[in-house]
Amino acid sequence: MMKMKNVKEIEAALTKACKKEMEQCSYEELYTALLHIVEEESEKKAEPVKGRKLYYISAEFLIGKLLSNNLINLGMYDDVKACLEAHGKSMSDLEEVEPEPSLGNGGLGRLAACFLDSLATLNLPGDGIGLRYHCGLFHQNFNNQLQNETPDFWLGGDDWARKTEKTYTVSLAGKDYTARLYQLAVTGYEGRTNFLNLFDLDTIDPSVIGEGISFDKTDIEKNLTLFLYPDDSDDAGRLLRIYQQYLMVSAGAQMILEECMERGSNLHDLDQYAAIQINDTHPSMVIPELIRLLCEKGIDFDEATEIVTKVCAYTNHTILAEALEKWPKHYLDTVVPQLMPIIEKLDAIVRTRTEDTSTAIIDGYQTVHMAHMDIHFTHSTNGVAALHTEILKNSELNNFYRLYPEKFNNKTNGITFRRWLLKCNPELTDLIESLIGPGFKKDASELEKLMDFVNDEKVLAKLEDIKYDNKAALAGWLAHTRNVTVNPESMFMIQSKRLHEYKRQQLNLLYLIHQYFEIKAGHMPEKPITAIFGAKAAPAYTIAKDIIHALLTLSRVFADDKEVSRWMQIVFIENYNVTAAEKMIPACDLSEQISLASKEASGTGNMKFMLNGALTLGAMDGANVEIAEAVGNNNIYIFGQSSDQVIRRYRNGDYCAREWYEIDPNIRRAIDFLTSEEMLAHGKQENLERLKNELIWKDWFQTLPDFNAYIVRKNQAVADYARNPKDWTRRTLINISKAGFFSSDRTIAEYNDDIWHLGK
Ligand code: 26Q
Repeated sequence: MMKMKNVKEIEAALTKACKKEMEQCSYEELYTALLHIVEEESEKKAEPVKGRKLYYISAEFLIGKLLSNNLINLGMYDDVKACLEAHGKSMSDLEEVEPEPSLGNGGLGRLAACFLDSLATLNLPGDGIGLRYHCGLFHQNFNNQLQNETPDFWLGGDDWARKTEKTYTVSLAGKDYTARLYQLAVTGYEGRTNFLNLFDLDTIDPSVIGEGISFDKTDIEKNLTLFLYPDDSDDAGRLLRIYQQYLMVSAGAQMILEECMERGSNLHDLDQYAAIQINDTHPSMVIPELIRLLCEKGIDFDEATEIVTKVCAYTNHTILAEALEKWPKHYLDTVVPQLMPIIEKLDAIVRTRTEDTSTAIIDGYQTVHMAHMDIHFTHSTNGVAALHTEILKNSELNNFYRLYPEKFNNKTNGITFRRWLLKCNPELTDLIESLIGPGFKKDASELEKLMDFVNDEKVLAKLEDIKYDNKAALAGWLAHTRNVTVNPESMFMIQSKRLHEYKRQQLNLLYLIHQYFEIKAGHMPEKPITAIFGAKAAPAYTIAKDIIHALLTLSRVFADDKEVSRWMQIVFIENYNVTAAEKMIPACDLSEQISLASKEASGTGNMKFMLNGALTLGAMDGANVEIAEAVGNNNIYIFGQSSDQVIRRYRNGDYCAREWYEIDPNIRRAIDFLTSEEMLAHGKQENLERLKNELIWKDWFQTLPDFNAYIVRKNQAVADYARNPKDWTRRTLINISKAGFFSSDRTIAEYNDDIWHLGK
């Protein structure tokens, strides 16, 4: 088949596939037909590989819906849309039919998906390796202002992952299992097609699922790839996590060696054929597994270790100690006894390299530190934003940095502009294209040309209209899917990301309570405010769920109060996911990036909001630092302690929340309100009291020291927005022009230049 260019050809293909006129087709039928047409077109762009090929191994790929994106990348979107419209069908109704594959928790998984898009767009050979979870991240629903979780079955109809005949045997706890390969085509924007390789067992059985998302954790054969693990603190499923990880890396490693040998590698020269990027520590067992496989094929241990070190590189995504994976050795003894002799040998090698036992792989408590193995036995360790990398080098991983300064490097994260601009904000895309031409779609640095228009009244007026349209569209979508009414004339401030104390949704909560008191005292905000949240909490993360409860309860208090509801509304959007993000981000005025400085490795939502014309309210944390540098201090709202101050406070251990609570009447008033009569009329005492006590007695992420600075800065933003909308819009245009650096095309080009050196 030729590349389908025009409406007529598409119409003919659809009619043929559905065996009836388009008017008679259901959206489900049209969706399935288009899926197959797109797959066929993508397949044509798969190319043989020369030189090094990348394997990006990750437990998560938060790919989101694919139809529209694939159509955009294939250059077919406009024609398909026109064809549908000619027959009384709409693209957005069609999009609703597609289930979202939520095969990730948050930033790390979404980053992996953006990277695959950029690799294919830059025509670089790079595949993903992961797991085909039958249920993605749980579905969140609210009941009595509390989060409930239900399974997210995304498979069932037609989906994008093709079953293949390729299988690999994987030994788990001494028993053999058959991992089957599924492949999903990833087509770049005017670029090549790569693949996302997902492994699964044929024997998975959803009948082991019980109440909510609970399931029988004992029967590996039936449950191994049933669920994506929500990032949680629950101990019960930890063993199963190791099973999942090993299935992924063992099948992945076998596939890599097979492919490279087919392409002519004698395995001694594996580094000429393969580069492996380890996405956080979840795939770290690929290191001993590859060594094991190479030894099996007759290569001696020392050489195998050297080869693997040359092939593999590691990315660190977090400095939160509790998220750094370490496993009791007896877990690994049980699940992967074949790896333990190798891990022990690696540990012995480390002990010859340094006397510093803090970098050991197996510590004195018989705990295995995955990140330590990664740093010793890969050639590159990178952080994901400049500040994050500096913190890794100077504090968190300083012992390693002193051993291997040459291994450490920074790769500031990025986002794919195809999904986060072209797809989610077509109006803005068109405006930009009319001003500077289409070059920015593949070379994001061209956005800088928009600086020529920052004083152009006509352009600013158009930009303002687009923002309004996107807010109205979000309002329409909320009414349609969530039965919520919002006012697009108000200022939209959005905080959407995983619910975590370090991200400080509770700081936003305290601000809203403070504003409530202000209104009660007759001090109205200069503009009506809509505070929008989207966030899932890990099912076992009690305080995170209490924060959701408090926000939902406060939302009821506001709604019930005639005086307050004229000025402030809180909307907590149920089941935040990629699809919701695509609606929310283009509609945002103020982007809330308020993590405690030093704790957010990078953030990528911050980049998406900026690109779509929101101003950032943020702490000097993660990539916010680089955003501030790019746009200048007048075009961003920075507040709060610096990362140095925070790190010092932790080091001295001298932070006492209780003192702040006692000294500052505004803080006390806001916190006390959590268990007020008004709140208890809608909320549960147990949850609200627990949160209140947490804030007074612990507040591990230092909300209270930043409370006043946050209020002042945020109210400054509201005043600027209300008093000088033209200037606000001018500053959003500066943000858009300076967003080019945050394209994942730039990030991937840097990985390629410094770490991968892929063939073309
Ligand atoms: C670990 C052990 C046991 C169970 C679960 C986990 C686990 C699962 C997921 C630990 C961490 C994650 C996800 C981390 C993550 O998403 N990190 C984010 O990565 C983004 C991309 O680099 C950054 O932008 C964010 O700052 C970072 O928080």
